[in-house]
Amino acid sequence: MKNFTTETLQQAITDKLMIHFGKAPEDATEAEIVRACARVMRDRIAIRGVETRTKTRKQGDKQVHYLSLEFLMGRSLMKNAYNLGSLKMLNEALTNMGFTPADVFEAEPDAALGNGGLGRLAACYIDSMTTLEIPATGYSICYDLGIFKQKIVDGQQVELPDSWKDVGEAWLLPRPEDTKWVRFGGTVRDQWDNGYLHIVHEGGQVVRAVPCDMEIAGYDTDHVNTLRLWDAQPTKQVDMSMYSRGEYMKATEEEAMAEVIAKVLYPEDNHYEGKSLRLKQQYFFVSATVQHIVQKHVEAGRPLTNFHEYNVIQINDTHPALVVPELMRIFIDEAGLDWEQAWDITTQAVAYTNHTVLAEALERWPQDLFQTLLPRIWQIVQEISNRWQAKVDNHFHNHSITADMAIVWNGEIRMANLCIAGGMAVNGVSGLHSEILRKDVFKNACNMEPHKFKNVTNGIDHRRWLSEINPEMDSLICELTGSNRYLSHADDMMKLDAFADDKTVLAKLAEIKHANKVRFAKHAKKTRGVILNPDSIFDVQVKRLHEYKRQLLNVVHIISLYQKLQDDPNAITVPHTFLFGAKAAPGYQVAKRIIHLINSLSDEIDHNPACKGKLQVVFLENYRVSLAEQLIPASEVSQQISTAGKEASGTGNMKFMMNGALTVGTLDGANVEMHGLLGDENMFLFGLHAHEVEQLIRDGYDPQRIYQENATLHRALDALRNGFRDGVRYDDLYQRLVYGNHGSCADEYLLLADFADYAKAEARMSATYADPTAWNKMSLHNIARSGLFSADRSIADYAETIWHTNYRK
Ligand code: B1N
Repeated sequence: MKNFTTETLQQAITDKLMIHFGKAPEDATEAEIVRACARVMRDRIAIRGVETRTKTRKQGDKQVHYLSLEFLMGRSLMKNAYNLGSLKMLNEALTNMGFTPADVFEAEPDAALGNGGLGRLAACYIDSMTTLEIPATGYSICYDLGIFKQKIVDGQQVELPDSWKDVGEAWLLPRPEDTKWVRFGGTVRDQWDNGYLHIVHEGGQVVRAVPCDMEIAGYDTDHVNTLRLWDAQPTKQVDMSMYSRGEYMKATEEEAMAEVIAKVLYPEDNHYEGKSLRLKQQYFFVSATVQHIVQKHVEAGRPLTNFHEYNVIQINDTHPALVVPELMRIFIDEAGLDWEQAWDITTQAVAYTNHTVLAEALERWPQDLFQTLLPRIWQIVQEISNRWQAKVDNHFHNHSITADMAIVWNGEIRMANLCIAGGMAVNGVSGLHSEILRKDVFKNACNMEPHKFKNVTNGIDHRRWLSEINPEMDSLICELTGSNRYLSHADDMMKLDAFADDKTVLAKLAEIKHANKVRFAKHAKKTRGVILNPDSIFDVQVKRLHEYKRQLLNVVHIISLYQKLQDDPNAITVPHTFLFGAKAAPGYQVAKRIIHLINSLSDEIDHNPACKGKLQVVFLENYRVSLAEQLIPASEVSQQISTAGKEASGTGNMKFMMNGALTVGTLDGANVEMHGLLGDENMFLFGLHAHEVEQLIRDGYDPQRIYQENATLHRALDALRNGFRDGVRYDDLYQRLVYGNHGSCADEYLLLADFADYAKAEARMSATYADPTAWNKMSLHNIARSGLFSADRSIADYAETIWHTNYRK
């Protein structure tokens, strides 16, 4: 199909505006223009979608089904225009129509159907699967409300609902013809029919799952994939008969209950809450998805026995783990296969990615809740559990291993063990993380079935996270590598290494960074009224607020710098701006206190004349994908300082590296692989290694001793305890670090143990910054070697080692 020209695009947008909103361009609001543009792009992508599906069907290609409770898509307008090769035309068309393109792009709300890294990873992967021309579909829930909007009021987080659909709906294509029905509760009984035993599951509540599709265009390809978002609606037939019987209240209740399933994304990141509604969400989207996949396979005229040769189901953490029993249910109850056949197919079709080793994030559903809500699935899970236990017993003859690997145990269903038993592959998301899974978290399972355990290091969509958001850098890379080939072959960026001693290139790099800083400072002033100094170091920590990510370590260090500056006004020679952005789960009180603390410290420093032009702390409200896109190109220092062994991979670390920021970090997650590429000389490494963390905890960790022995740390913690000029005290956080409180042990994440080394790394970083040539050279090496972290490479790894599908090379 021909690309848009500026004229045809402008005409198409004008037509849409008139047909949908009855408006001429000069009367349209920015939101209306966004919706019209989205519809134009959507139509164009939809046509290609039809062509892609016809081709896939004809060729009989294996399909990938990527299931995730989260897809953190962000904005789509610029992305789609970019991928369709129409970004230039769109800019011109909008300008011709009297709009400022940047303002139009800014008016699109983020589709924020995710919490953080796990959800954003799914979004990057669907882009790469499409660009690599893999026939793939993403599946999730069409939440009415995405992750909450964060407001800071009196220094504290307040959550507001995020109704993204008013505008965002323009991207969605409702597909009522593909509706599925999902049953909750009710009773299960056996029934004999003509000598055959049938399972009858009846009663309870049936919810309608209606797909809303978001079509995904890839880069430099006509291939289109689909992100299928299931919306929950009440079952109409039941409602009508209830109304006619006069059961108004009951009917209305059921209606409300059905709709609540797709109402809101759970805002916990790296944390499991055993809520009944969450389990409903999981089964709702899993059941609808599995019914759909199996139906398509059967409609293609294929027997179920080769299901796994044509389909692979990748599950994003254990949240969609119910695919295992749901496949079994459909194969056995609906298609009449026997247990062995059904198990054989299921265990060859499903693959599980683990994203965390934090105990509080591992899903374990209470048996009574599970049994009431999903009676048939519960029977199947019990059978899976019994057979698995027999297999484990037979292999190890060891009671404690049986207990460790059990699926149903002590009244709970352990979802990770279910995924290991029911799948063909289990992968971690970075080298270190996968090693921890093999050697520690899943060591028994790995002993029994070592072939299942793999690693696929995470990656990011480098077209969005570099080319699109940092256009000057994109031009420089194209110029230096001789073409734009790097857009589809990210390892081409390696060629930049050759320019490490080229003064002009280094100067250009610095110039681009500075321009991005100035642009971000303008944006921050316009949207938030904060004044930033573009001639200071932009030292950034943006990610979800979690104790293991150690924002508090960064804060304690800043307090110590502040104190140093009070002792000696010349202590800071390079002006330093510390930027934070983070949402805290609404029920995570400690995380909320840390946000408050950052704001108190920011206010304190703002009011101290000695800090003027030298030290500033800024908390950026409502950190989200679209803010990251503005901030990352302007960042110089990337804080990746989690306790070693806790951050499975991290993906923010990759985005910063790709945009030339230098990392201050621990040897954790994908930082380890970054270090392998960069060496000690191109990043600022500090802190205990994962095995030393383990060792220290085993030997008995004593933060009080460190507090007593390190005078700088002692003084900073005392200041934190007493608070700052706003009068808020942080004794609770102080206690948590030094003595332990609320039943937690003291300093669970070893901030005090790593403090001294962290301060040294920060000092090395500041000293290096004072030498622009050295700094720019490091920055260049970071960009050059970041190609490994393209999601295209991750997806190629999945295709080769787990999915066994073809992809565009
Ligand atoms: O997944 C990312 C990793 O880069 C991060 O290191 C990891 O922390 C993140 C329960 C999670 N792991 N687990 C979650 C999210 C929501 C939820 O309800 C757990 N998120 C991660 C991508 O691999």
